[in-house]
Formats: sequence, C-alpha cells, structure tokens
Amino acid sequence: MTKETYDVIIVGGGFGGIYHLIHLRNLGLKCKVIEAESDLGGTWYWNTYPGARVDSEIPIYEFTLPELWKGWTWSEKFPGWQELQAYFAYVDDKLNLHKDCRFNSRVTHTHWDDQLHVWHLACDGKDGIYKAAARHLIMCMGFASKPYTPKFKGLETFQGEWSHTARWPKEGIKTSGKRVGVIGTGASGVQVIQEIGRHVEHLTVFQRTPNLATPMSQYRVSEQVQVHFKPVYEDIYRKLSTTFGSLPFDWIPRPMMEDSEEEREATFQTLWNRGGFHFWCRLSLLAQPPRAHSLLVANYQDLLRDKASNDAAYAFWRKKVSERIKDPKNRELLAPSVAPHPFGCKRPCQELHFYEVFNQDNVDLVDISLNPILEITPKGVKTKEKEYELDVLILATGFDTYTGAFMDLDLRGLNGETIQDHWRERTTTYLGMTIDNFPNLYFVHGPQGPAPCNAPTCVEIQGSWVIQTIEYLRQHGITKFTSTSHAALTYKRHIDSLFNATLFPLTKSSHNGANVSEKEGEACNYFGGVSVYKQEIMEEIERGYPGFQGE
Ligand code: N01
Repeated sequence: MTKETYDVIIVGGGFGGIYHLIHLRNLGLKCKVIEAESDLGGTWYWNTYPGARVDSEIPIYEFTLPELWKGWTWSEKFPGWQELQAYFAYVDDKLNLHKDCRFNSRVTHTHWDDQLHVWHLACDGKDGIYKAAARHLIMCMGFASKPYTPKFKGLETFQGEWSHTARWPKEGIKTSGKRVGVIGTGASGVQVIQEIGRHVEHLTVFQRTPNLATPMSQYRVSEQVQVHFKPVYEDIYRKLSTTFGSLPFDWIPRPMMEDSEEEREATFQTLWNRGGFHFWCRLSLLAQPPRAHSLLVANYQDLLRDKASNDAAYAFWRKKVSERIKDPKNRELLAPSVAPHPFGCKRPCQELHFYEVFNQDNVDLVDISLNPILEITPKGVKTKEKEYELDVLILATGFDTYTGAFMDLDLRGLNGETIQDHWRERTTTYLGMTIDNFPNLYFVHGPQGPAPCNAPTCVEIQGSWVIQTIEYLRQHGITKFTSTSHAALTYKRHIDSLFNATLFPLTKSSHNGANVSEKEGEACNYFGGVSVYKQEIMEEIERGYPGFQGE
C-alpha cells in the first residue's frame, strides 16, 4: 500500500479540524482531515438526542470568517442540533471541504519518526486500513468526544432499549408512551429530560448531583433581525478574545460585597431576566440595541473566587428555582438548602422548563447520592431501595473529557514513548496546545486550554497560534519542534496556581477530571481568563518560542 504524505494531517472534522483546514490550505500546504465518522460536525455529528442544542447565543457559536457569517442566519437564539448540522453542511458546501477530508477512518496509531521528522499514522475504518505520513499533526478531537459510560453492573442484560446521549442512534429511539429512565443531570440530561418529559408515559430521573441550571430565555430570531445586527458582528467577534469567558461582555468590575444587599438583588434580578448564561458570566447580545453590548457586563468579578459572594448568588438562584417546584421533597433535591458545590463551578446548564417537569404526576426524581444504583437488571434500574422498571434507559453520564480521546490512541513520541506513559503521573502540556516529547504535534480545545471558552472561539484563538507556528517553522526551515519539559512543568504550575485561586477545586467536575471516577483529580484547564491566555500564548511567539527546541 502506498502511503500518502502531507504537510499537515488534522484529526477530527468538527470546528477545530475545519478551522485548520481552511487556513492551512490557504497557505498552500497539503492537508488532510481524518474523521472517524461519515461527515463533518464533530460534537454535532453525534449529539442528536432529543432536545440537544447549543447554549451560547447566536452569533457566538460559529466561525468568524466573513465569507461564512455573512451568508448564514439561524432561526433561534440557541439553535438546535439539526440547525448545527445544516450549518456544517453550509460551511462544507461554501468552502468545498469534503475533497480534503477522509471520512469513516479512525486514527488508531500515530508514531513519530525521528529520522524523517514526520508522523506516521494508521487508521482503521469502513474502507480498511489507511496509512499516511505528515510533518505536522494537529489533534482536533474536541474536549468531549469520548462518551463516559460508568461501569454499571448488568447494563448488557437490560432488555429494553438504551443509549448514551452522545451516541444517539441516527434512527432515533421512540420514547413517547414509554417508561423511560435518565441517569445524569448534566447539560445533556437536563436537555433530554425537559424535551421527553412531555410525552413519555413515565419518566424516572436518577440524580446524583443537582444541576444549578439557569433560564435559557430562548426565542425565535428572524432573518431580518439578524441582518440588522450583522454590521456589529465584527465588533462582537473582536471582543470575544478580550474577555474572561470568550464572550462579548465581562464581569461587573467590583467585588460583590461592595454593593448593598438591595443593589446585589437588583443586579441578580437583571441578569436573571436576561436569561442565558448572564447570571453566570454572560449578557445578551440580541436583546440589546447595536453596539450597546460593549457597555454591558455580567455577574460580579469575584463570583468564582469568593465564597461569600458565591453563597449570595446561590441563595438568589435557589430562591428563584424553588418557586417553580411544587413538591417540597423534589424542591430540596433539585435546589437544596445547602449548596451542593459553589455556584458556577460545575458548568451551569441552561434550561427551558426543566424544573416544571418535576411537577408532572408521571415524573419521579430519585436521589442516587443516598440511594445508589446497585445494578441494571433485564427489567430496569435497581437502586438500594427498589427496582424501577423501564422500557428505555438513557445514559446522560457525560464524557471522559480532555484527555480521554488521547488515551485511546497508540500515540508515540520521541524514543517511542506512549502518551499513556507520558501522562501516567500527571498531564503535562505546554500552553494547552503542545506536548513535551511529542514534536510537531498540536491540539486545540483540549487539556490545559482556557475555560470557560466556547469551542469556536477557543479553536480560533489556539488555531491561529498553531497556524502562525507552522508557518514560522516553514519559513525558518525547522523540521522538528518540541516544547521542553521545563516549559511544560512551569506551565503546569501556572495553571495549578490559577485554578487554586478559584472556587473550582471545591467541586468535583470535568475541570479537575473528577467527573470520571477512574481519573485522578487535577486542574484540566487554564483559569486565568481567555484574554490573558491569548496574551500569554502570543508572547511565546513574540519572544521567539523560548519554551521550544527546534532543529
Ligand atoms: O455531562 P456531565 P453532560 N452514576 O459530565 C452523572 C457540554 N454540553 O453530557 O454530577 C450516576 O456534565 C453526573 O453526576 P455528578 C458541556 O460543556 C453542552 O451533561 O457527577 N450518575 C452528571 O449528572 C458540558 O459541560 C451542551 O454527580 C452519574 C451527569 O452524569 C459537557 O458537554 C449540551 C455517574 C454527567 O454530566 C458535558 O455535559 C450538552 C454515575 N456513575 C453537553 N457518572 C450545550 O448545551 C456520571 N453521572 C452546548
């Protein structure tokens, strides 16, 4: 078999893969995207469970290339998965991406060749084994591409239909008129519960930790309104990389406790009314007149750092949500008197009518923190207290985030060192984009990158750095470029100190790997804010790449 050779191979056909393909191709480089599935979309190829939608309002969650945004409009403020898939088809069509993609090919092996300074890849797929080589390798696998299915005893014995939300069958699963169980109440769980709650015969929700969800304030947006706002899109896009959370607005620039209780209450109420992520750290775009967005701010700057401020926000959230839940037992489970974790430190989800679902007679809420699941039986789910009979079981149990997709690969760097060995003690990266001992390898929206940061924005900030770096190497005739272990350890200490200065370590979440029970808890993200992160990575370029060795 002849091996195809490229300047750059990009693994993954979601936002990250597409961004790199567009820009590297424009530089005249020979590139190939290798995608395991049969189409582009990444996250949005698989996440097609009932109710799946993006929770960043338009036009944030899209590419900022004018040739793309100028010709595209959405139908809702928070578009659903069908529209996201249509968007990917539009981007593909507009830029003719398909010709540079290989689908149905899952990369299994990727080994560094220190003689030739190339990566050798082997992929498995529908069309058999495919082999290729490339000087540069860009991993665009997304932070949440590997679903996490807890090792429930007896899952394989279940006689009904079951699926993980992130592997929802293309033909769908009939839930109407059925007895359905949902395990997990993260963003996926909340979305599926509020969607199917209306038409199932009976719904049993197995909750381990309550989700401190905020109102989404969804509405339809006409094409006319979007055309009206297009003149400010470039201002909005420029703003995204200048704020903490990659949004066109930022914190209220003072500690919460500087305001009186009445002032705080009034501010919370304003943010609450706007819906979306505003109560957390975001403000509305389209609800505001053009250009007013630059004057807006979101919640107080110390929300995620100061316990007293965080407690005040939680108390407000609890008051608002409790008003919507009729049953006192459910009320205490969904909005407990003692906060389950600091508000906002487990990614708050946005809901439409999630809390009202629990007022329906056909819905049961089971607290599996006190009454754990013992096993899945042929008939349903058995907890310590009883067995729940089900026709359909939905696992909304999340992902093996950040490092999970890497750990499935036979990825070998210098001296044949595997990624599993390299990350055995701790995860080390440099700048959340390169790995010491793995030359010419880059990744985006992965471990130790900035959070919170929307995928498209994160991909554009990091991708721009990767592309500038590849161009720099080409211009300087450097064929092997590796971040040093000293730089990686310094970066790790840096992200640990940023993380420890927040309330995030007090929460078991994907931000410290604690969402997957088999994983050690460690800071998985850069918490200095997107704007500072961008400055730091650009300084690396300006200072001539002090954290790297080239030859
Ligand atoms: O996953 P999660 P997700 N037994 O990890 C529970 C993005 N996203 O798919 O909290 C019982 O948040 C677990 O319980 P606990 C978004 O970035 C975005 O919902 O660990 N339960 C939790 O309730 C998000 O952050 C959108 O106690 C178990 C749930 O499963 C990321 O994807 C929509 C369990 C997992 O929640 C992941 O969200 C959807 C066990 N053994 C997703 N193990 C948008 O709207 C886990 N759980 C853009």
